Amino acid sequence: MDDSEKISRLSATPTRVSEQWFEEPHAEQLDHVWSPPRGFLGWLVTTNHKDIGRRYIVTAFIFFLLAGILALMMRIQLARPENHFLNPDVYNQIFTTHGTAMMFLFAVPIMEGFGLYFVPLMIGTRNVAFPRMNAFGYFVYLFGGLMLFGGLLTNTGPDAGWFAYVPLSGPQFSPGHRVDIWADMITLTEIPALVGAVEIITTVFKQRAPGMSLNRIPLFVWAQVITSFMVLFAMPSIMLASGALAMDRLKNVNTHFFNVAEGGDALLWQHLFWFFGHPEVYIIFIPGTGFVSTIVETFSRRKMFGYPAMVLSLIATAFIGFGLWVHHMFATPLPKLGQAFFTGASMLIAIPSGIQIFCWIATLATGKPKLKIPLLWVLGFIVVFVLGGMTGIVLASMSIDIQVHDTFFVVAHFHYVLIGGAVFPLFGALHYWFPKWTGRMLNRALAQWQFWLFFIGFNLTFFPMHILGFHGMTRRIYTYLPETGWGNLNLLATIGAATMGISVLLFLINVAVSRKSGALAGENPWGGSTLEWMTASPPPSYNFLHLPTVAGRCPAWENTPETPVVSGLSTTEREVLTTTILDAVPEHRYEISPDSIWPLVLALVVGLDLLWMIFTPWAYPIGVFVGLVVLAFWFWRGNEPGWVVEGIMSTPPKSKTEQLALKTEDAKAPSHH
Ligand code: HEM
Ligand SMILES: [Cu+2]
Repeated sequence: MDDSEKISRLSATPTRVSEQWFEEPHAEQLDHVWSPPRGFLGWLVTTNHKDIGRRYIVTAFIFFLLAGILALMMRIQLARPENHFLNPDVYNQIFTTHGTAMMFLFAVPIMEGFGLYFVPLMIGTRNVAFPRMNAFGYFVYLFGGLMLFGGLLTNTGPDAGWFAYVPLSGPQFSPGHRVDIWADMITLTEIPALVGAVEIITTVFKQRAPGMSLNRIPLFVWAQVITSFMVLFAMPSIMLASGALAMDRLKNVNTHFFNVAEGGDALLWQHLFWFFGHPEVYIIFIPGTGFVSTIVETFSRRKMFGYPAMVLSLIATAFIGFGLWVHHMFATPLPKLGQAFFTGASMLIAIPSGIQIFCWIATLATGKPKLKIPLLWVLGFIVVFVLGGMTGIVLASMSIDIQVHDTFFVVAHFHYVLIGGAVFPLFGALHYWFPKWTGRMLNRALAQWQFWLFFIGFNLTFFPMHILGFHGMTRRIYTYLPETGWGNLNLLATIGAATMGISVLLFLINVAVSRKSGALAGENPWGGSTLEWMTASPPPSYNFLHLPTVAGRCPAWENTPETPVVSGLSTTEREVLTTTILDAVPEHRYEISPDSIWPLVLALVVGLDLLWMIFTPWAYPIGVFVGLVVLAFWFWRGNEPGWVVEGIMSTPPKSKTEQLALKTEDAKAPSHH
């Protein structure tokens, strides 16, 4: 396709609804409509959920590698007493950047990336509800990540810890711009988190395949929806906190939100931070459960045991997760009765997690499990996460917590939970869906080496930290004296970290080799049960030739050649089908916006403006004005040539039967396994 063709295609006048009523979809035609322009331009303007989702996953993985390199540097420094590999100032910047990057740039975005890629496929639609906003979110996120690492490289890396407690992070004790970088990066990463949450909630509630009532939504999708609701409540809290901190720090503004001398409140920071920070753990872990459920179901070859209990446990986790934040503040002067309440609530949350673990084990025990690589990671997850959960219960007890507060016991605990709850399921997911993305399988032998090196390396690194914590080694110290006797366990931890490094390297090699020359995968190599396996690998731009309907929870196992498919959607415009919230009954056709350059432009405005705001409050009104101008272009309707063409909603239906025809026809038989 040459450029003039590209433009004429994109500027074509929309065809009237009635003209393409029963037009049979053709792969080439659909691809023409749903693909972004080719080449670099396409990269800038694409709004396809698979492009955006893949981008999030790759970018977040790169940040994982960078933050992992920082972790290795810390481990080298701590390997021996009185080591001089890093000086204390650099060590502070490195542990803060490591923690911040792992939480804000890796764990949350990579989970959302999976959601943005797979949710539309799993619910049987062609794109997310607001594709341009989706593209915008990614670019803002990228800007935030570059800002954090740019800061570190220019000796302006944040150094007040990943939770940036005041007064340390305030203007008095953290002059310079290090903490400003942190505060603004928070906003730049939480905007995309909110964007992704809105995308996922709207898409799932309005665009499910006909027949996919709430009780047939795949557990992966439930996990993504529930996480998205948590994001909606948690992220504003940290954005508020970091915004207030930035204003406290900004010359000529000098608010006193956290300045005790002027009537501010230092503990307010901790409340706002942890009201976000505790749910954050579940925002990372719940999508992980979505991976686990998918993998367990596929390799047990049976439907998930206790589906309603699983969904309700996830919802309960989300609710209770907002009632625990004070357990991060046991060392502050809060009333004892109040603290006891949070001890109780913290222990309570083990119940829904326990229910899920029992459901997974029951599914495995009553199915015919095949120990493929993704399942291996799930088993690793169960072992590691249960250990982390147990030290969590230990820490929820206030009297013990006060003893080990700010020691390496805590560092051990949260790495067991975070790496166990997120990284293990994530590697399982990467192995599981690699064939869907690339059409090829990963090498099994390499993958096995990778798993065992990671599992052993992980426990070598973090198990000794429990003991070090009990022996009094506090976190965030750049070195220690030989007389402490901590040297050997620290050396062991460093050897473990290096082993994990080798394991990740093997994964990178496996990906690099297999994506070109791995065994061909076909549509559904593992025999998965969900809709993404009912289309080609990699999926075409339009996802499905005929949008599917479902009659149960496992369509790839249940659908037959007689199962109806959706027809009557436009084959010349980007149209999707909207359905009702509860029962997914077809409602009307919805035309979504075409690709556009404006999301990228707006993201640049937002990013640069937040950077500028470190220096002057004037950046705020000016940024709002420029942003509004850009938004005017974004929403401009009209048939300008080029990639900016109108996106409108089709006129509301006169009656359902008139607007939409759902007819049974000989769809291409989905393959069965
Ligand atoms: C992959 C191997 C990893 C290693 C070897 C590692 C190592 C470490 C070490 C040694 C510290 C403590 C530094 C200190 O207190 O002096 C630390 C802190 C931290 N890590 Fe990791 N880490 C790893 C992965 C992760 C992951 C995957 C996450 C999150 C998803 C994470 C989140 C954090 C956080 C939040 C902190 C606290 C930073 C702070 O005190 O401000 N880490 N890590
Ligand atoms: Cu917590």
